[in-house]
Amino acid sequence: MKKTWLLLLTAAAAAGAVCGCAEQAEQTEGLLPYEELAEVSDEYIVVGFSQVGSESDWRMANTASLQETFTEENGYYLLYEDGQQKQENQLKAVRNFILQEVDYIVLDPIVETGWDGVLQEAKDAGIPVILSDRSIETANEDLYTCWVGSDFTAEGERAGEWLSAYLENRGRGKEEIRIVTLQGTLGSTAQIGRTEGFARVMEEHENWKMLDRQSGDFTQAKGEEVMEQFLEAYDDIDAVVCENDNMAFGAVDAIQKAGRTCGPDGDMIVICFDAMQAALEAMVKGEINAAFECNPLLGPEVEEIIQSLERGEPVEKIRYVEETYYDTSMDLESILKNRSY
Ligand code: GYE
Repeated sequence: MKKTWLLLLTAAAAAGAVCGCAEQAEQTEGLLPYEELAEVSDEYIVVGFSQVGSESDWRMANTASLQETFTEENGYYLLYEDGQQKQENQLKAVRNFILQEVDYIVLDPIVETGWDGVLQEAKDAGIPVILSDRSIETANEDLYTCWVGSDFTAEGERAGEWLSAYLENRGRGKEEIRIVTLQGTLGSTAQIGRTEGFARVMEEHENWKMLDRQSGDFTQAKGEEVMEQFLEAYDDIDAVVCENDNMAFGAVDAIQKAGRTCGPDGDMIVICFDAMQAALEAMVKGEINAAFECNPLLGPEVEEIIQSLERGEPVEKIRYVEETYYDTSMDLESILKNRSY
């Protein structure tokens, strides 16, 4: 826990020497003052958390979960950096954490590629990196300690299987089913897994046709825009797959503005991933048919990993969280009463 914070000053000075003053200012911006760091490093486990952004309800709940877990009362000092949906911001945040000699880096990587360099720097500095929520693609798995998150491919398959059973129950099992997908941020683990899982189930259904797939970047505003384009381009859409809740809210808005209907009593089936409270409420209103859960409460999971590492115990390389799904055939009002996200 105790580190030589003096190195921070030396490293910052070295950064200035190689990249010039403007860049030095940028590099060291956001760093804690030396005195404060020296104090917290003695007393707390210092955790640097580089978050993707604040693009969705899921993301807000996920940030809150880590912030509520890594508190000073619990023995942690949390350095939180919002990447604002830009990988370059996250790379800078991780480099700052390395300069600050944090004890652990928690990284939620926006996309899977492009991390090897910075993770090698963390490894060289002896700082364990825990990937939370999204993962990375690398030839060298030793660059990170472990990953905790969702099995996104299983989520995608669950959605496909749900759609198959739903259509079958309504006597539409053999009908041509025209589908559009609002994808998440392209290249992110959540997008890749959900797209792939759903595609696996599609392969078993020759009568399902994917008309189009486009990214709405996991936001409500872009979800609405993409759905508007789909509605203009295709007359007969049977099902809309939204790779998160917020894009589904945008899609529902677009559908209603176009004078069309969706949900269990409408002409378009809408399904989404995350299943946050607002999605369950939209199901109660009859706007969305089903939501496939993605658990945002990763703070306690990451803490368990850190505690194992503190005790010198080995940790599993991949740790998946438990998840389920909800649809309008369930008693959603009661489920909502006991739901924490
Ligand atoms: O589904 C979406 C968020 O990576 C699981 O990111 C996460 C996804 C989540 O923006 O709402």
